[in-house]
Amino acid sequence: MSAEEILDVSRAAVETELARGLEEALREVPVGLKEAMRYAVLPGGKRLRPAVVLAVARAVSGKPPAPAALRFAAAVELVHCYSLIHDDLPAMDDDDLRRGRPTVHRAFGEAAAILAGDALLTEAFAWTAAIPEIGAALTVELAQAAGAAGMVGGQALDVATTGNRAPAMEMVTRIHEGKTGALFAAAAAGGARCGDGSAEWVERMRRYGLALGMAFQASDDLLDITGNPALRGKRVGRDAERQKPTLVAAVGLPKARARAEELSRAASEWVAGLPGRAPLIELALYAAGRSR
Ligand code: GRG
Repeated sequence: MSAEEILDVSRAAVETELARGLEEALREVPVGLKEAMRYAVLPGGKRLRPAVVLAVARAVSGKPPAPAALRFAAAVELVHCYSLIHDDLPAMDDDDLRRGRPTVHRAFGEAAAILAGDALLTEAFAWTAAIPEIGAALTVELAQAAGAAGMVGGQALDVATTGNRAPAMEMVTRIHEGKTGALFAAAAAGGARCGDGSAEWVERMRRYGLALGMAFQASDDLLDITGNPALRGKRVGRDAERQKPTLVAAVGLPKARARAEELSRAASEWVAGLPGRAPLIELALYAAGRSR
């Protein structure tokens, strides 16, 4: 199966789970907040992080993903959707277009966007904590990836380094590990837990997810220069406009492209020897070479 086919199959399952989970969770929620939360999650984007969860669970277990994997995949996507809402806010990247539509704060106002993000993040932990037997481990996995040592920490460095025209490669690497790599690492490690993987495979998958996530962020930096805004569903050229600490700002386009490919290869090396590794390799190649 190609990466696009893998994404299509997992997207269908994950969107059903997200719609069902939100329907249940939002029954008693004030209507304005509910609408902002749904808008941020459905219909959605590529759903790559949940695809990683499901592909890893399948590869490690050798079986179709269990309900726990689907629930965890949906929770990871909730955290991602929260991060996009907050990332687009005026105090962060100040974007008005996301996934081809007005950003959440543009559509619902800033206060509703902040609250919708907070609520999605919190809801994600309620979903993972309720997963039988491995709920605590999955919740710790996701919380550490989302928090100060992961995504929020990476974003803090990104904000602090914005305006530096020649960011150091070491700093860009730290930013990418935190703001993007950590959630992919948790997606893959959590997928391995859902697939009943050994401690060794959980750790190998964490390294696979981290490398894939960093390849994905490297290609994101490239696409902000070379990408097609209609395909991307958002404006391009914003990173240079705002003097963001991107890989391209650090090392230039050709080296950034080579780095994305190197990271993708590194991801594939972590799954060597796994009988069902082909889809994981496809996803790693996609992360580095995507066009949207
Ligand atoms: C608490 C203020 C506050 C912030 C939370 C905002 C934030 C922490 C972190 C930002 C993390 C972030 C948005 C990193 C960029 C990662 C990235 C490449 C996002 C785009 O992901 P895609 O392309 O999006 O997978 P789709 O739309 O396909 O889901």
